[in-house]
Amino acid sequence: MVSTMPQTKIVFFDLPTNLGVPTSPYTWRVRLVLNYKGLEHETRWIPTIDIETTCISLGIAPTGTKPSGAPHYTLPAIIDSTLSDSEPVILSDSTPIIQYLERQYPSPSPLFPSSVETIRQSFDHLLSMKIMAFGASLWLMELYNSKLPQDRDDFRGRMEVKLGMTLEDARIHGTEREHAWKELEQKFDQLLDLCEKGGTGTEFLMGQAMTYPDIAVGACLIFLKNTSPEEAWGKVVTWSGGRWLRLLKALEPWMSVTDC
Ligand SMILES: N[C@@H](CCC(=O)N[C@@H](CS)C(=O)NCC(=O)O)C(=O)O
Repeated sequence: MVSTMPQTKIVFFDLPTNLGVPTSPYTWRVRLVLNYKGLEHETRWIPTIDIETTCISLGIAPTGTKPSGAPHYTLPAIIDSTLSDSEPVILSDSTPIIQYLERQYPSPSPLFPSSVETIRQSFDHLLSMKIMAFGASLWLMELYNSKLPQDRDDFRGRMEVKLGMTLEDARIHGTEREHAWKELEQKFDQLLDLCEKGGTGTEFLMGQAMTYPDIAVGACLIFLKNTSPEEAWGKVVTWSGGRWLRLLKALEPWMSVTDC
């Protein structure tokens, strides 16, 4: 890791998986940023079924509301106690966390230059709704299998209520499945068109250095690679002329996992 690493005291909360590697596309965003900025941190691994009690006990805010109306607690979260003369900064939700880290520790280069801000809304919509939400039906079983045994019933229960059917029944097969993968490939191409309007000539999507789109797409690529190494990742590496594989390789220096 870089020698100019600031002496930070950051606790980063992530979810353990059954695969021995973290997979959450939201926690990976934060990890990539912490590592890119060279910020020293300790990772605390919280099984999904313990997120709520952990967050409540530490004063970490919920990020949404459950269908029942109760608060919904999610990871990532961070507690930054670097400044000893002030209260620790306690944050949840990947975007506010990344924005805080960018404000507090701006080097080595801007994550949100104006070119990124211009496309950010369209980019977020395409990535979260058209790619990750749309693709969920393709990798739901793989996601279930990646969960810790103690987290599986909870995941299955919540997903099946949401889907109105079992995970097994929600899985699409045959030509329907192949069409869905094709559609996803086109959405990834759209993502590339959006980011590389001017062409960058580097492995990063929008310029000479890593910016927010690289982090957000990179975290999804890591999720797909770890969760569905054969089917999903086997396809993604062939898309856009190998563009996504090259992006992930460019992010490798910031993919190390502490305390795993
Ligand atoms: N908007 C949140 C979403 C985070 C999120 O959904 N995290 C999932 C893991 S990928 C989670 O903690 N789920 C726990 C639960 O739903 O109980 C963010 O960007 O951080």
